[in-house]
Amino acid sequence: MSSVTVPPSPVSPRSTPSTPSTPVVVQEEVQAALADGRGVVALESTILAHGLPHPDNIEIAAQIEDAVRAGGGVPATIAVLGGVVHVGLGPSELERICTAPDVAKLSMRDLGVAVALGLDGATTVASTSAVAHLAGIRVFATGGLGGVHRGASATFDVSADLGVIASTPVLVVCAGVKSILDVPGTLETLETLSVPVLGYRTNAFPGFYLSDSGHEVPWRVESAAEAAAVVVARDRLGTDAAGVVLANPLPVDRQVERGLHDRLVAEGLAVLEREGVHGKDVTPRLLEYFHDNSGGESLRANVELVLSNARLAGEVAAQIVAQSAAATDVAGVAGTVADATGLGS
Ligand code: PSU
Ligand code: MN
Repeated sequence: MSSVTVPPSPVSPRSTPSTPSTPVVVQEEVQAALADGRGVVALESTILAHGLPHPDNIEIAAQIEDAVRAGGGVPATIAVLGGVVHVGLGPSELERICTAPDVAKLSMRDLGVAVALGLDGATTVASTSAVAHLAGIRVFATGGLGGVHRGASATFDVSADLGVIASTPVLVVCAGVKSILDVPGTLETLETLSVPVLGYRTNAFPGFYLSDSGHEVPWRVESAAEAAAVVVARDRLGTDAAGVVLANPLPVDRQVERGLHDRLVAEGLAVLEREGVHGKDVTPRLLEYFHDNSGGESLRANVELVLSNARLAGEVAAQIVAQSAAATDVAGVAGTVADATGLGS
């Protein structure tokens, strides 16, 4: 798949000026979509490399991209291949991320290391958001966010996802966070970091496999258009550079049965303890345990929620583009009226 070097980003005052030697390439289709003002949706690769079992992950990766298109967006899966950051992957590149045995899990702090050492790596919510912003992409779809882990007051285990979302103006569509995390602690931290959390047609913050984590969202939106309007309004206000979390629950009749869910969480946490798993290996090990011990239920739910998020993200991305253009038109007309009446001078 042909690619071009990333252009200087129009929305990224934080990014270093791009030069032909910048180790970021944007797939041609993605580049054209951004230039033509079509909605682009970033997709992370850690769920492919470390969250979903092989070989199902190869087919699921393609389904996620198709879901973005069904929603009206253009998909851009982000990963590092041979030390080059790719925004948009072709089929063989997707397969490499899904198949290669030595794909590192790269959070934001790891990106520069992977580039310097020429490694293959999969990007998390944190690093995918950062690269998406660099490329001028406004919307990102994933499964679940990283968050505050249970016992974080002793272990300090709080995902870097939260801090990066707080400083990166990208809307992240997710199914909330897993109940292996400290859900109220995660919501409190998002509040402290000034990250708005929107429930999509729900008042309840979803719990990934569960439609309702038992905790409320501060705001509810009824449509992709309303979610996009929040992003456009935040642009116009310019009060901060935080992202937005759009929480999209599984329908109640598609969630994992609660008894199975509670058993898996209790057993999964015990496995971590017994095996002494910590740091970046925690989430992949838990997901592996769930997929090996749920008779296919955790994988079924995981795939359904990711596809639903990808489709919704496609709709929101298309809406942001349409509404931003409309807002510019209105501003232009208002300016003309003001000039004509002398009110503008
Ligand atoms: N939550 C999930 N599935 C995942 C992840 C989170 O339900 O695959 C991945 C995402 O890539 C997320 C990362 O950004 O785990 C968070 O890892 P950590 O807690 O190590 O920051
Ligand atoms: Mn962690």
